[in-house]
Amino acid sequence: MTKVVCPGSFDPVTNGHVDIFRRAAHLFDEVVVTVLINESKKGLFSIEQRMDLLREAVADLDNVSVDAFRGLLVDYCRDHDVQAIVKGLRAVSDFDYELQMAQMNGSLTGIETVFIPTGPEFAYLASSLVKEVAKHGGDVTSLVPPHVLKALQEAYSRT
Ligand code: COD
Repeated sequence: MTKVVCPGSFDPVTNGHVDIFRRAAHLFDEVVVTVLINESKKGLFSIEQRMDLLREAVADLDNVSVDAFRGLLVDYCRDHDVQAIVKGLRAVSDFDYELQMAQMNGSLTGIETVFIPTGPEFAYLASSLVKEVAKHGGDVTSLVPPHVLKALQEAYSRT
């Protein structure tokens, strides 16, 4: 049984993330999508909201579950018998940072990081850009699952 994590902020989950979860679910026995709890960084959505949005996004994938973690990802992996970290890679700019994190995590516990290249149609997609476009009334229908679109519209109608 190979159990992996897909970690992230997921504020909110986008179609680019879901594509990575779906492909990881085909490659590995068990996939845990886990949200970083970062008290010093306030997001648009609370951790619970992000987890609910994620749960709905992966509802059709039997071997994918959703969790949250604080502190070091390697500690979460050790405590939950996770064998590898799965990350999506968009561009060279992602690679520099992701390689550094993969090597740091590897040096801490020996855990491997597996990179899945983004689908070309999602290469420019980031939660931060989706929020910026949605905030100013731009159309993000094709960038996020329908329930996330609804949550974004509700969040920005209150501001
Ligand atoms: N296509 C493919 N992949 C994508 C796309 C896309 N369009 N958008 C994002 N991704 C990938 C990202 O590359 C990333 O791998 C993942 O999806 C999550 O993305 P985000 O933006 O939601 O999350 P990040 O990048 O803010 O998450 C950073 C982590 C939480 C993973 C990282 O900071 C972490 O592991 N922190 C825990 C503390 C720790 O252990 N620190 C030491 C690290 S060495």
